[in-house]
Amino acid sequence: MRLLLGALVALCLLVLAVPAPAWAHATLVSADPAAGSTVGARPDAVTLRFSEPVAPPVDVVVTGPTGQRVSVGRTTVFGDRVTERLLDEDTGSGEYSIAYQVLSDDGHVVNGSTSFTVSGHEGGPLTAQTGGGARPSVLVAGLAFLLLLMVAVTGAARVAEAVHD
Ligand SMILES: [Cu+2]
Repeated sequence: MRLLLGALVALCLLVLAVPAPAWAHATLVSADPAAGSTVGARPDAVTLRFSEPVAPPVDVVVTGPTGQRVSVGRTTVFGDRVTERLLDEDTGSGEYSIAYQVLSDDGHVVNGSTSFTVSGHEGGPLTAQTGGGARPSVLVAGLAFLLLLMVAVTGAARVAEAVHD
């Protein structure tokens, strides 16, 4: 058993060690809004998170549904996070694309793109989901309280009855 465990650990270490050079430069880990997601309203900024810290020159261009540029060119780099401010005005609903180019720690330029959709309905699918998730728990808590109250009242009534008898 111990030998098998040792072999497994060795195998895991080997698997982890082999692709290590491929991780040497930054890759996009997540985006806000998330890739392929639908949001109710367009945010004021988009954030990209990379697998390692990135450095300028950083270029992030956000394009709106009609192909118009909605990023204002004010990019903030903070470690592995890159934030790009968007125009204040309403730029409509539809698909938005985020094209990026960053400089990795290892000197490699990494570029790519991700996209998200703005539904235009404030409190769209995302908000509706969280709202719907919160309500049943409140309901359950209410029901539990009611049940406890009923048990207490019944119990008190029984005690009162017993005393009466
Ligand atoms: Cu690299």
